[in-house]
Amino acid sequence: MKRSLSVLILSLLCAVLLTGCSSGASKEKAREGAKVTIRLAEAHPADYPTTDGDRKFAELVKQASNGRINVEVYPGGTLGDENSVVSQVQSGGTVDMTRVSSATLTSFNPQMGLFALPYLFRDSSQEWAFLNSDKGQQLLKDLQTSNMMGLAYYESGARSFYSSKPLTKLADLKGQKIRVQQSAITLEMVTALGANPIVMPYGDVFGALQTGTIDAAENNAPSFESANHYTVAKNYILDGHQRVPEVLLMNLAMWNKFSPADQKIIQDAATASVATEKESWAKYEEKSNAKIKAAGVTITSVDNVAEWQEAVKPVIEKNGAQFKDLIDYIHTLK
Ligand code: BDP
Repeated sequence: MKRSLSVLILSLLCAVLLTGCSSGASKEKAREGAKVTIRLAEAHPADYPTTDGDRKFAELVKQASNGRINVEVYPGGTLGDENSVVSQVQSGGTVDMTRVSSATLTSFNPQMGLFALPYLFRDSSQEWAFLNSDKGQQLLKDLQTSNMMGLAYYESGARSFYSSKPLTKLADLKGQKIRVQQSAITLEMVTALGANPIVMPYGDVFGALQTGTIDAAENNAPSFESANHYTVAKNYILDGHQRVPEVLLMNLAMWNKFSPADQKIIQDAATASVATEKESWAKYEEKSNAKIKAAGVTITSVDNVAEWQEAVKPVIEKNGAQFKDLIDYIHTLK
């Protein structure tokens, strides 16, 4: 009796241990094989170049993971404005990923303020030489200190001012109320140009231009056009003061839960989606420019950009010190 009892206890113990072990193993397996849904927030409309990039990313992740990792793209700002979605991505809320302007990231990670420095890049090729360099990629990696995994940069062209008031020269900016992104450097830049900066979410700009709460704003042609700002602000001056790249981001805790193999799938998909976004950008920018022109917007090109650069010099002197190495490096790039 005693013996059979101990045999029973022993076999029970074995069974518990075994199930314990095997359930541990199958849990591990399940995690590898489990379906994961990633919610990705996008502020722009469904046909915008960044959304094309997001969707390409989702498609490539799905393919490479045999449908196991499903990225759901929510365009049109339906999950909230950029500030609130970045907060959620950072804190591990209901948004796991987003594509945002690096300007929005400045309040979460001051290093991203580099891109707000006016006239930092000569053109797109110098910008991309930097973004693709180790130093540019390091800035993405450094977002990890803010609990976010930076996966890729997307193209966002150059930003220029547009107004409902006449705007064909620098002096016209004097006293104009200009909406800006939440970025201390941009606020200083607009002040240095003689205007009054007002921070407000992108989604509120159209209404604010209509009601006259603001006179002006600044953006690239695709945003100026797709958000219909061009129907209210009929003066666009192409000073190209900033080239602010877009960033594709994931919550760091979520990233860390993926196996190295899945991390590779996600990173490779993000990297490969850049080409799609850039291609779509080139076409969309052309289409936007044509639409703006056809709508009768007064478009002024800037021949004397040196005058604008001179006006913002104090802003660069004050804020450039923290980015000195990066700025020196950028100047070495073609
Ligand atoms: C656009 C960016 C978008 C920003 C917007 C803005 O693509 O992410 O929200 O500018 O000005 O160019 O806030």
